[in-house]
Formats: sequence, C-alpha cells, structure tokens
Amino acid sequence: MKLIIAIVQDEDSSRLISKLMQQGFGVTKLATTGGFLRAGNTTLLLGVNEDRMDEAIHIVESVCKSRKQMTTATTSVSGIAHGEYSTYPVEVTVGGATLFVLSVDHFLKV
Ligand code: 2BA
Repeated sequence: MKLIIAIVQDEDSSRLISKLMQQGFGVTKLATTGGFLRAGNTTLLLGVNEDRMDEAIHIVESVCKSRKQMTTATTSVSGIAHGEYSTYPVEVTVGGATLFVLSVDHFLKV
C-alpha cells in the first residue's frame, strides 16, 4: 500500500474529493497553510493499493489546475537610510498539485 500526500489548492479540493470518493478511494482532508504564500491550501491523505496508484494520481492531475497568484517580496533599498525596505509585487504559479508518495509498512483499522 502507498500513502499519497497531495497538497492542492482550496478551489480544487471539493471537486477532487468528490471524484476520488466516487471512484472508491478513501480520503482525509486537512486544512493547511503554504509556507511561501502563507495562504490556506488543502492537504489530502490517500491510502491506496499499489495497483490503483496511477489511477489516483491521474484523477488529481485531471482536476487540479495551476493558477497565478500575486504576492509581495521585500528588499532592502540602496540609497535610502539603512534599515529601510521596499516591497514589490511578485507573480507565482501555484499548483496543479504537489504530491508525495510514501510506502506504508502497515495499514490497520482496529
Ligand atoms: P506555498 O509554500 O505557499 O507556495 C506557493 C507557490 O509559491 C509554489 O507553488 C511556488 O510556485 C511558489 N514558491 C514556493 N516557494 C518559493 C520560493 N522559495 N521562491 C519563489 N517561489 C516560491 P507550488 O510549488 O505549486 O506549491 C504549492 C504548495 O505546495 C506550497 O504552498 C506548499 O504548501 C506545498 N509544497 C510545495 N513544495 C513543497 C515541498 N517540497 N515540501 C512541502 N510542501 C510543499
């Protein structure tokens, strides 16, 4: 068995969970926050048998879209008094999805 940890955008999470559940996958949803944007995202835990792993990943790929998001970066400004900083907008492309696939030693329900 494998554990897929899928970090997805909040906008895609509801449709993704529905599709996975329709296809018989077990899903746990966690509300998480991305370290870079400091914005909410969703992490899904999927325990899947190895023979269905590609199917699960394919569903994630088909639902999760990449989107552009604006954030601000900070830099020190030369020519201005020491310790002063300027912020400027930066565009980042977020997603589709970030996936980690781990091997599961034991899967128990007690
Ligand atoms: P965030 O950390 O909020 O990152 C959002 C997006 O910002 C990233 O999209 C990437 O395009 C950009 N980004 C992240 N770190 C950056 C940096 N140091 N410099 C410039 N741009 C940066 P994704 O790569 O699609 O990641 C989406 C979310 O997936 C991340 O949200 C984070 O929650 C998670 N993630 C991505 N890579 C990860 C990793 N190696 N380990 C743990 N979580 C990860």
